[in-house]
Amino acid sequence: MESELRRLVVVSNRLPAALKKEGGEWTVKAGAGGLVTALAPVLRNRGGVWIGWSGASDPDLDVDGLLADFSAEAGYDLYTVGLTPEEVDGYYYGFSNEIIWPLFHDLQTRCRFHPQFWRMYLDVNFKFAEVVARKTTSDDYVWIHDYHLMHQAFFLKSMGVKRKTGFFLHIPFPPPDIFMKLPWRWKLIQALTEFDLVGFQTLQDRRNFAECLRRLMPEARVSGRGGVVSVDMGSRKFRLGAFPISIDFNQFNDLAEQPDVAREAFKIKEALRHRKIILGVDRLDYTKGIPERIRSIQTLLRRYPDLKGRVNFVQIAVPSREEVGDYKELRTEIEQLVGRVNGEFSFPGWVPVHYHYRSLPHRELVAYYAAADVGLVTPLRDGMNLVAKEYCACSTDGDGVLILSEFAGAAAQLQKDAYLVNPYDMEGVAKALHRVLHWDKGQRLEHMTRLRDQVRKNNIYWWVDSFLQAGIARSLGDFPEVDALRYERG
Ligand code: ADQ
Repeated sequence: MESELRRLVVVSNRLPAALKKEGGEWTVKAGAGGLVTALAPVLRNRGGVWIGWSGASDPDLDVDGLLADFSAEAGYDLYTVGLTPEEVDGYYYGFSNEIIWPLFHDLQTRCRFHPQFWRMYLDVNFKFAEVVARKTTSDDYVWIHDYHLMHQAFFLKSMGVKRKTGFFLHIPFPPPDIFMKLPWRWKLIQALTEFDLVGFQTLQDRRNFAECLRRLMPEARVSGRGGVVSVDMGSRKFRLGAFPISIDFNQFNDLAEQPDVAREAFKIKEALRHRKIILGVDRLDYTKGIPERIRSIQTLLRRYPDLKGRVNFVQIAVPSREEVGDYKELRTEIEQLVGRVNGEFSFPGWVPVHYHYRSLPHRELVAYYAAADVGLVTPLRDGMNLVAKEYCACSTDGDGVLILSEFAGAAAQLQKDAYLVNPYDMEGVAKALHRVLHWDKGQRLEHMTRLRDQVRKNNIYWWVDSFLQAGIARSLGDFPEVDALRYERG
C-alpha cells in the first residue's frame, strides 16, 4: 500500500461552483449535473482540491476572490483554469459537445468534425495540465473526469511532470465501428493509454475500449478477468476498469422521508387529483429521448383509451447547453409535441402532459420523485443515468416502478427489477407503461425493494472506494479528514 498520498485532486471541465452575471453583478452558484452531484459529498471535509473552469471568461474578473467563500464553505480548495471565449467555443462547445458527445452516444450523424475544434481541444488540455502541474505535488492522487480532458496524462508526461493519475469516463465508450470515424482516433486512444487507470461506467464500455485499442495499437495486450484488467503496452502498463457511478442513497432517502418533503409530495399528488403519475426528469439533451418519450405517451393514450383522465405524465427538463443550435431546436420540438398531445387528449379538468422547463430546487425534485408512481427513464444512450437511481432512493415506501432504457448504463445493474424497454420502440414503451400501471402492490413492492437495496449498497461512496482501490489500493477513509491534516502539519 502506498503511504505518502495526501490529497485527492479532482480535475473536471467545470468547477462545482459556477460564476454567473445577474443584474450586472457576478454571483457564485453551486453547479448542477451528474458529476457535481456525485463528487461534492466525497471531497467535503477532506481538504481535497478541485481544478476546473469557472464558467466565466472575463479576464478582469477576480475569480479566486469570488470563489474563496464557496471554497471555505465547501471544505476543499478550488483552482480555476481561465478560458477565453474562443477556447470555450472550440474546446467545449466544439470538440467536446459537437464531436465527442454525439459520437460516444452513437449519434455520429450529429458530429461536426472540424479540425480547428481538435486543435483548440489540445490547447485547452495543455492549459489545464499546466494548472494541474502547478497546483499539485507528486504526493497527490489526480483523478481526472470525463471526455473534455482525455489528454491530461499525456500532457503532464510531456512536461516531465510525474503524477499518479486516474481517469473516469462518465459517458459511454462506443464500439470500434463508431469510434473509428473519429479523424483523430489514434492520438486520442494513445492519450488515454497514458493514464495509470482508465475507468468506465460498464463492462460493455470497457470491452468497447479494449476492442478499439486492439485495432489501433496491436501491440497492446489486455490480460486479467473481473472488474479491473491490465494492459501491457510493451514499455509500460496501465489498467482498465468498470466502475458504475451512483448516488448518495441516504441523502435522497432521508430527504424524501422528511415531513415537509412528504407534504410537498402529497400536494403534488393532490394537485393532480391522485391520478397515477408517470415522471420524466432530464437535462434537456437529445440523448435523453424526450421527444420519443412524449410520443410513447401519445401512443399509450391512443392504444389504451381507458387511461384517459387517469394518468398524468410530468416531464421536468433542466435547461442545458442553451447556446447550441441542436439544443434550441430540441426545446422547440418538445414544446410542440407537448402542445400536440395535450391538444389531442385534454378535456375540462384533465391535461395529460405537464412540462416544466427549469432546474428544480433539490427538495422539490425529491418531492416529485416521491410522488411519482412510475419513473420513466428512457435515454437513447446514457453513460449511467443517475435519475434512475435517485428515483429508487426516493421511493421510500417501495411503491414505485422504474421503467428503464436498455441503453442506459444503469440497465447493467438494475435490469433484474427495472422494466427494461427500447426507447425507440414507442409501442413497446406504451405497452410497458400499460402493464406496470396494472401491477398489484405486491409486485411493485417486490421489485422496488430490490432496486432500492441495490442502489443503497452500491452507492456513491462504494463507487469512489472501488475506483480508489483500483487506482492506489486505498479507500476514501484513508484520505485524512481536514482537521487531522491541519494537526499533522502543525
Ligand atoms: P447527465 O447527462 O447530466 O450526467 P444524469 O446521470 O441523469 O445525467 O444526471 C443528471 C443530474 O441532474 C441528476 O442528478 C438529476 O437529479 C439532476 N437534474 C436533472 N433534471 C433536473 C431538474 N429539472 N432540476 C434539478 N436537477 C435536475 C452525465 C452522464 C450520465 C452519468 C452522469 C454521472 O451523461 O450518463 O450518469 O454524468 O456520471
